[in-house]
Amino acid sequence: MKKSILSMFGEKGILLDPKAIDALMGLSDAEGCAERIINDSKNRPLVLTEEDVAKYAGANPDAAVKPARMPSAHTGLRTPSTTPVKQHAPPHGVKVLKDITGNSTCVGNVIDFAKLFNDRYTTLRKMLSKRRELAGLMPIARARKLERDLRFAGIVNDSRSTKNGHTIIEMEDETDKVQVLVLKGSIRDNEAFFKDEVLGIIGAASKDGEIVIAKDIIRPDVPLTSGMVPNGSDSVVAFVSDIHIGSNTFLDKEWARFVAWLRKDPVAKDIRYMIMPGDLVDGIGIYPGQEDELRIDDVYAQYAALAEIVKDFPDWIQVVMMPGNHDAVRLAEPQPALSKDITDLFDPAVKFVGNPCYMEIEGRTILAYHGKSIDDFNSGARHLNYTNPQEAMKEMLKRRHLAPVYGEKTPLAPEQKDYLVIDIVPDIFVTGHVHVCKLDEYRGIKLINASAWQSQTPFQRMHNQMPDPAKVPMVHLGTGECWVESFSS
Ligand code: D5M
Ligand code: FE
Ligand code: ZN
Repeated sequence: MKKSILSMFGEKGILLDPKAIDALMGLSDAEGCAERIINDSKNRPLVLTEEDVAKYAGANPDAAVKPARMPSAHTGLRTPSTTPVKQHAPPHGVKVLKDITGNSTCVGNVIDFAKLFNDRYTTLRKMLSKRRELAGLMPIARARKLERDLRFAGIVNDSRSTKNGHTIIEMEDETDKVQVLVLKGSIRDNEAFFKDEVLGIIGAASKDGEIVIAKDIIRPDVPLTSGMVPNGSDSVVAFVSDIHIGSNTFLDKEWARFVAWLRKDPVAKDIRYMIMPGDLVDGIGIYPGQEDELRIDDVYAQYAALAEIVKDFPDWIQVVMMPGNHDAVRLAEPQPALSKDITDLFDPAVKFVGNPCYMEIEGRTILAYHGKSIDDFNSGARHLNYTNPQEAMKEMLKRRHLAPVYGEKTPLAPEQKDYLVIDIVPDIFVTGHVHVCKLDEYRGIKLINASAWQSQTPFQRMHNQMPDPAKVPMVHLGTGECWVESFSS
């Protein structure tokens, strides 16, 4: 009976709190009550709670409310109401190491990108200058006068292929500009040069100093580390991305299954932190024709629905929410945390951070970034695609930059400091945006793409993108073990 009642709700796209399901199943007239709720399309709330069920149960004078059922098979059930004493010490908390929230310097309508690119160049040049191969790095104006073994760092203005299959990169620093010729087959395969990335060049100049022939190209990259050395923490962090509440492709049944699991499964009692890397809601007016794909067409109501379903989480989980390109905050990156009129809708325990954000949790550094720039990485390099976003994430780490390309799909804000430079090497690097679930590792850093809670949209079908939704990647903060829990049908 439970299954058929749940599928009645599912068909109508009605969200149910797990406690509401329990309350409903405890009624002698569960089916009748469900029907009353479903038929009351005008008054019923966005997400059905236990209290709502009681209200609708009361509407039928014959329905007697049985005492709440105690789960017998799950004696270890840990809900706020049944287990006030927790097994663990209180969480150490989430410390934001860096994000743009409250630090934005973009004022009025003065749009000046010079400071942003200067800061990017200076920071990345400093990293490059520490590379052994680039010892003796010189400004371009001086370097190009040398004939051989010249070394410089510059920002890429443009790159193009010649008809013979060579590549010409136009580079610049504060002193000069130069053309760098990369001969076909001379550098590693899978090499893509992105506009506005910072490179170190080792090469030899032509006689007139007009062209530098590259011998090697050096990127800042992250140092090789031994990964997450066990630190004694017994906490697990779960990553839940791209919920897209409000979309008619939101996976409510899978979500309900996830929440029920959170409240019952012994593994879930170790989840002390849940990070949500953006696209919390579907938003409105994000793309043409979106109104036809919305179940909730008011953005505040979308956040209210999210606030409601997050209340169902066990209270030992610290939730951290970050915006993405569907959320109600400026689109240009770095994005600040959601504004107070929205955060006020949520339980005060929910923590709101910007995109990107560096956090420290129980001795581990986590870099969370929604991942919009994966669109630019994928269109700029032949070996990158929507099935394997972890490869684009590696390219970000090599470049020590989350979104190097300016003027394509990722809008950037003219901040005076470049918050998209990866100047802190994380233990865990998480993105969302592409709606697949991937775990990988690069130079000791755990890489995660954190799935989604939306089935394939018409846009994704058109672009042949196959999502892998309703998965929750997890990392044990003590041991570094990574795994995925699946709630897909
Ligand atoms: O992004 C959902 C999916 O759509 C994700 O795989 C990225 C892809 N996407 C989004 N924008 C673009 C553009 N401009 N080109 C190609 N692919 C794109 P979401 O942010 O949830 O809408
Ligand atoms: Fe998304
Ligand atoms: Zn997105």
